[in-house]
Amino acid sequence: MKKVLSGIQPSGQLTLGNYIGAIQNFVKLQETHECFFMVVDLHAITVPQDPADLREQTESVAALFIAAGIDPSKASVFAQSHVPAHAELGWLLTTLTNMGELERMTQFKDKSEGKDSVGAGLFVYPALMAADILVYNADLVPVGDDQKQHLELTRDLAQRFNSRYGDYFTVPEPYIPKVGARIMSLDDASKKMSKSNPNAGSAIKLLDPPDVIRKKISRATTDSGREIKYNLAEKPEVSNLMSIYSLCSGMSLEEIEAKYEGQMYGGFKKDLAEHVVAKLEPLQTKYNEIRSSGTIHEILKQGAENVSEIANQTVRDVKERMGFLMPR
Ligand code: ATP
Ligand code: LTN
Repeated sequence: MKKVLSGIQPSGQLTLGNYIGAIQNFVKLQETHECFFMVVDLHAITVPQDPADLREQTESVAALFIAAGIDPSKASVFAQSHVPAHAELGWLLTTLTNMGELERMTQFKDKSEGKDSVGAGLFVYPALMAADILVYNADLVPVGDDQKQHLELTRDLAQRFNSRYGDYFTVPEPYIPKVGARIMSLDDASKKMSKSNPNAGSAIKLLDPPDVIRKKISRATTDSGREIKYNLAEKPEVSNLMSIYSLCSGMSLEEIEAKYEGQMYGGFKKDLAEHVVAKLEPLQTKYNEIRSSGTIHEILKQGAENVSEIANQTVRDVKERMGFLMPR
């Protein structure tokens, strides 16, 4: 069975972008692949996190995985820091990574832009992500469009290791949705919707109450025109709302254009909000049940137990190939 791995940072409440770009594919792939889904807490601390918030968000992201339909009896769900082999392989791969490769990463450039001081962890972050993937020799990595560049580096590092130390790592492929790979901010269609954007109106959070969702969508930026048409170059805001509409309602973009022909934005936005509310309602109900049942700790513990042996074996093999003296 082919292996699938992905991770989401507990750096804030998850957004509709995380759900559409990544989690929906996790749920689909668990039926046909051996799956590893992680809450990547070691990645989240590459920018400052309040300790209490980090703990709460880690539990919350894991609960959202389950609420969205990931079945812990089919997929291993765990916290990255519960499997220390990730950090160890991360270091080994950091030593194979060039500064120039890291300097080119657009996520690093975006997150460090305008900051007086930038943590070194943010810079070497992609080598740790490569370790997450390679430690299980994953074949496929379901992510949104913004992670493509990190995946390219992971592939390069796998090939570099293989050519220096002999064939060992599987070179993984990205698995990016055709529609919804990049949901944009509601207030600025040139930026991706992101959970750590401080402007609350920019993102729909998966746990937003219905009235908050309605308000955010009614205030979403549009253009001064009045046509509901999908045209990314000329109507990026409306096109983004149409993508969300399509993904939440199951209607095609053409069907949406036809339905709203000759109508104004107000009615379209009202209907869109109801589709988003309906899509998120079952997930929110399930989330509340899981949080109050207190089962998340057990699920994470079991997940880490399932995967630790594979990860530890990879680190042993890699160290042996690199020339470390192995304990006897
Ligand atoms: P942060 O703002 O803290 O960097 P984020 O919202 O960008 O977080 P990540 O944890 O970095 O989220 O991403 C988790 C997954 O969700 C990744 O696979 C990423 O590609 C995907 N993703 C994030 N934002 C979007 C988006 N706007 N559209 C589609 N996919 C997205
Ligand atoms: N870098 C990713 C999160 C991430 C990840 C991974 C995704 C960390 N490790 C391994 C896929 C596979 C992000 O910022 N979204």
